[in-house]
Amino acid sequence: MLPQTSPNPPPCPPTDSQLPAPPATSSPCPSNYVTWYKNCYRLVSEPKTWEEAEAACVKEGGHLASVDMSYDQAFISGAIQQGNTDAWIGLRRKWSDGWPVFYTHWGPGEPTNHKGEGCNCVEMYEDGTWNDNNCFQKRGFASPGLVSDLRSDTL
Ligand SMILES: [Ca+2]
Repeated sequence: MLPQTSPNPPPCPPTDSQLPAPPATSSPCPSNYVTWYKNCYRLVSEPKTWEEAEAACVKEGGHLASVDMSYDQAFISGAIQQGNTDAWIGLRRKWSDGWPVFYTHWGPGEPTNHKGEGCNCVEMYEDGTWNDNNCFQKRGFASPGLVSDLRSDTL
């Protein structure tokens, strides 16, 4: 009698569960921050260039906000809409915090990669869509963990 072998199902493709989890913050968020997936966020209204905004975040031990999934997108876009401002996010070809780019929310026709838009840093419009723009434009920015230069319209 021949051994009966059943064909194995094909291996499952990699799933999101195999992606590294974001680093957890062990301390609770400072006051006036909002906790979102173990990160603390504020929307900073003071206009800065992308580099200045990133530097301000690094000074406080973080990076410009990265949008790693639709939950982040919904949360950050909601806050930007409340703040009535366009805001830099941490994308400049790659996320400044090192995350791989596997989620995007470009507006229609974006990214345009216009030569006039310089090094193509990414801002989020009030409607939540993304636009690559000149890095030397000054925008508010969505920042995890920034303490200074804040106004009341925070996340
Ligand atoms: Ca653009």
